[in-house]
Amino acid sequence: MSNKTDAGFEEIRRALDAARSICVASHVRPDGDAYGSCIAMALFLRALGKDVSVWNEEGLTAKFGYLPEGSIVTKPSAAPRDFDVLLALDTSTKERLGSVLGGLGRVGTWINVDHHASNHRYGDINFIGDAPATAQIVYDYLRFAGADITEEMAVNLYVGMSTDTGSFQYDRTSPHTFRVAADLIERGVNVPLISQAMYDSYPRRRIELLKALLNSAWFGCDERAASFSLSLETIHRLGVLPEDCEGLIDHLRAIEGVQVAVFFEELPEGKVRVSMRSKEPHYDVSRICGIFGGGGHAQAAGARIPGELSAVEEKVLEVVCNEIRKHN
Ligand SMILES: [Mn+2]
Repeated sequence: MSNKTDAGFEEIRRALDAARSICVASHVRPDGDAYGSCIAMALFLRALGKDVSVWNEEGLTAKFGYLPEGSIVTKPSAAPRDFDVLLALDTSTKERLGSVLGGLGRVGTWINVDHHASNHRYGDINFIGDAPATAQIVYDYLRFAGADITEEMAVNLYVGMSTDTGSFQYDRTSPHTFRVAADLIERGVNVPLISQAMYDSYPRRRIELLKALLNSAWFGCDERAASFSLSLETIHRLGVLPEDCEGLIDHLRAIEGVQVAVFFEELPEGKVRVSMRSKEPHYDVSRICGIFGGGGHAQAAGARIPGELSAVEEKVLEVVCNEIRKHN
């Protein structure tokens, strides 16, 4: 399913087989797909006898403490380390690896495996698959490589697939996705238990945050666009952690008639993190975010935009509304 300029699994296998030391890494603000893909792949590589490190800028966040073997994930080392292979998963640009880059010394081969169409193909070997989650590509790779997919690996892959598909709802959730999920369940995933850990275990702090956001919700272009914004002031007042914000935008998208939902989050470094979701593929939010230097998928994308919160809101919502009006 990779395009012509991309490698196949065979090329990835040759590079991994030849490597002794491998760093598996993923993006800043890690989600279930980032962690699940990295942990499952690392467990496989470790079983092959490789010297494996799993790095993320944030280490393992408390929210994902339920992931089996999650403690394999660490923050990057302070002093640069050399690796035969850097395997980036679910990461559309090199920069999105964040502080991982500072922990890298000499890297023999960069392998880039992802499912974001906007991926910059920064690897020596690139595999950008048409899949709803990187975890699904990792599963396909593990089957290709003849891996013994253990229960721990299965749970991690299931979490990656469930979270990135919005519980098997979003675009690109295919028959293959359900077949993979079924196989993972047969390998030991306890669906009610893991679903509770994923979706029914939020701290109360997150609900206080949601209350504040909904109080500030904005609706425009005949209520087909909706947004809310999180200021640094609210972040400090409620003690919000970055992980609290994941998924809140779905409350806007869930409103009848809303076609495009936007979440603005003020960052300390004078930038605004913008997340965008659309209900139908013809509102391509990755294109809108691309105008502002970001990217992602047609129905889920984001950007980091320099500027004041209110100025960024105004600029972005104007583009969103123009896009919506085009499809009248
Ligand atoms: Mn993903």
